[in-house]
Amino acid sequence: MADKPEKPVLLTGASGALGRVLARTLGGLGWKLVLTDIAPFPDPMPAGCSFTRADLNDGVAILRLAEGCGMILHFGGVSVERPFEEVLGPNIRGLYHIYEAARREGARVLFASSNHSIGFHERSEPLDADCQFMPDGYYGLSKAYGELMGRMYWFKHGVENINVRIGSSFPEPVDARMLSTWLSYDDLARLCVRATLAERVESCVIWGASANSRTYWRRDARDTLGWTPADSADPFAAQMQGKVTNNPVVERYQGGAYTAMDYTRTSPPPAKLFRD
Ligand code: 15L
Repeated sequence: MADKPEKPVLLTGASGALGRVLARTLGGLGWKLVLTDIAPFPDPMPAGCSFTRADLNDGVAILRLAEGCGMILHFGGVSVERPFEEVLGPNIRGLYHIYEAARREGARVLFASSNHSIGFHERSEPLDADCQFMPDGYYGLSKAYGELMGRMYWFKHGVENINVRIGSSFPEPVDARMLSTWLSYDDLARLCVRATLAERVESCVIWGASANSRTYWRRDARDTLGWTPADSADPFAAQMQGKVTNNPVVERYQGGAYTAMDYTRTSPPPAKLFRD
């Protein structure tokens, strides 16, 4: 099986934390990467790669960048909870530009979705990837919309896409919740490799987490990609166990702190929104 894609790969959000990891790792594997971000690229340029500053709101720029690419790793856009107007352009219009470019090029898309698309599910409730969306803010809502956009482009235009609901991708877990949600950088990079090289993916959802025994998440499409996480948050358990907040909303839901941002409800919601 080939270990490099035949065509160049467009990586958006290349100057962000995860984009930089992927540029370094995939560039190091000899992949030809077309890097882009609204911010300058701060690292040495991997051999055979290029960087162009662009705004996801600029559809023409995105079409040009995607020319000749067979894969788009879409990590660009707003990556934390922000007011609706700030999320709208990069995450909704920007994603539309990505999908239109993929449709024109016949490219596949990996969409960096987030656990915040399902953040208002309770931590005690194990989820499969076909669970209901329960966005925990405008950011999570944009990720849910983005996953649905992928489904529409697959059914209507045959654009393949992998929607990775990333838990918490950081060098190490930093609190008790991340014992459940942590995704190591190496597991993320391996996931992007498999998503790019797998023969056929259709439109699928992957839980973006390492092999954490305290996970909230169960079935997804990882077998289709041939991806198995190799790392785990478990060795950090003793260090992280007590790192919790005193906010019952934060501790109740999978989305953690995001669920409590701008939270104005005065009585607790029912235990379950959807009946089994
Ligand atoms: C995300 O979607 C964010 O991009 C990241 O910064 C973390 O907050 C992560 O979720 C998380 O839930 O830990």
